[in-house]
Amino acid sequence: WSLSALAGGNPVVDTLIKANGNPIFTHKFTADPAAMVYDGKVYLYTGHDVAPAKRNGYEMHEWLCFSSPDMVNWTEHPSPLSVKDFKWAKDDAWAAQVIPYNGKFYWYVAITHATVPGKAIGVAVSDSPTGPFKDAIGAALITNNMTTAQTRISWDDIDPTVIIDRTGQPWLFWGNTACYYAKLKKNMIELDGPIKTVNLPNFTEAPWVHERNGWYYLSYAIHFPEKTAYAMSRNIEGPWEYKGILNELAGNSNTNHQAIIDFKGKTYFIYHNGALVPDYGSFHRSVCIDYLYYNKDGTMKRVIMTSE
Ligand code: FUB
Repeated sequence: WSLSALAGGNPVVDTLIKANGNPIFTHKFTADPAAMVYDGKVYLYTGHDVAPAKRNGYEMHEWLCFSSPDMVNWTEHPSPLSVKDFKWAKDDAWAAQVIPYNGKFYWYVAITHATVPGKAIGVAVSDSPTGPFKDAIGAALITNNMTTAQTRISWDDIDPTVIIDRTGQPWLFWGNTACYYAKLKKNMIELDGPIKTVNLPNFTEAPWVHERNGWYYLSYAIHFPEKTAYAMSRNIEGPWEYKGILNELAGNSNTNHQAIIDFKGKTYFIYHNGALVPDYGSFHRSVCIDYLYYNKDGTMKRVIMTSE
């Protein structure tokens, strides 16, 4: 391999890839995984690290889309969304998540705003999980000046994750340093109430909320370099009870960003590490998948990371 080849372009048609252990993709760098189960398949949406070798920072301009019927055989779909699709944005295709709702697919993204200082959250929409997606609002849903009261940094409005709770109500969670959340209107593109914060110990970023057997789970990155920890609650608005570490440092990457899904009777922990090119791990990341297991009381066992 060469670093420049790995930072390379996208297919123009659907392309088949067979995963052979972790990282699951070795033809390009993939980061910030968000997975969605839909119609018998897993759809995996990732960021795309394309920084030059010596860049000490992210370079990310688009998001990628893969699908699989079995977690081994993957189809890479032509990139369905890039920063250029958001006219109000400047650059930086940071972490994102796609969620199906009322027959449409909503893609929540973190991106640098062109005129409001700092990061912002936008939404794209499509009739298909593989796109094409288009900007659903024509402006940002969340900007840095909306969270000013708690703002300590210009990138605290990142890492959106959306869950439809068991009553059918959509919620947006996001944040860096502070974990924010807000109710979404059923149109998925407006807030339906105030922005609140969840108090979680050592919260850094990368919230992911999922539900199982009457429990809500809020997993997130702690400290820096990052491990993944989690909290549980019976209600989507808390109180959240901290339950400890879920995944250790993911190896040669300062960040550790997870998605958790159930698919065909198994639970998967999807994350990234810097294993593909050891010298440049933090800004050249790769998605990995390992099994996740629950204890009888609903708590999650610590993930055992593998290269298989
Ligand atoms: O990929 C850019 C940023 O790095 C993400 O938004 C964070 O979660 C971290 O993974």
